[in-house]
Amino acid sequence: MGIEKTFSIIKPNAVKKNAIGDIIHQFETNGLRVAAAKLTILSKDKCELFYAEHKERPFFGELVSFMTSGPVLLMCLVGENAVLKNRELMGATDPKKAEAGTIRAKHGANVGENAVHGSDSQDSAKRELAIFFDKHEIVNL
Ligand code: 3AN
Repeated sequence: MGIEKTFSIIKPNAVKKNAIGDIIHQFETNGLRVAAAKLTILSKDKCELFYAEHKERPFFGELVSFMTSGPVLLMCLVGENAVLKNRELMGATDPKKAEAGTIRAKHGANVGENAVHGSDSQDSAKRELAIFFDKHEIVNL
């Protein structure tokens, strides 16, 4: 609780469909602020490190291949209860099961191409932010 940081990725399918602005609008109108942002194409190595906990899952290869297939927007979001707030705004992992109005319901194509990533805990947020951002790249708002 309190003011938290969380890590967000706008995934290649959402960048491709020009939905960056719409997704950031959802964050900004719901109490989250962008404290760092980087538009980049992930390297296979960093992507595998980021998703290390899913290494044994059958979809790991497909996941890494999709996530490195085009530009992504990496962000640090800051706000009250940011980890949970971001998860609520994203909706369920499978866009078909995501509540209407959530980012995944609106912009997700399927369980893999589901438009956004968001940290699932404050510990994950710290680990994930440290992979992609130097401390000085995250501004104090
Ligand atoms: P979440 O991102 O909602 O925390 P996880 O942790 O279950 O969901 O999934 C991690 C990542 O793996 C997500 N980015 C999701 O797109 C992908 N993923 C989950 N299940 C599948 C699947 N059956 N096929 C392809 N990708 C999947």
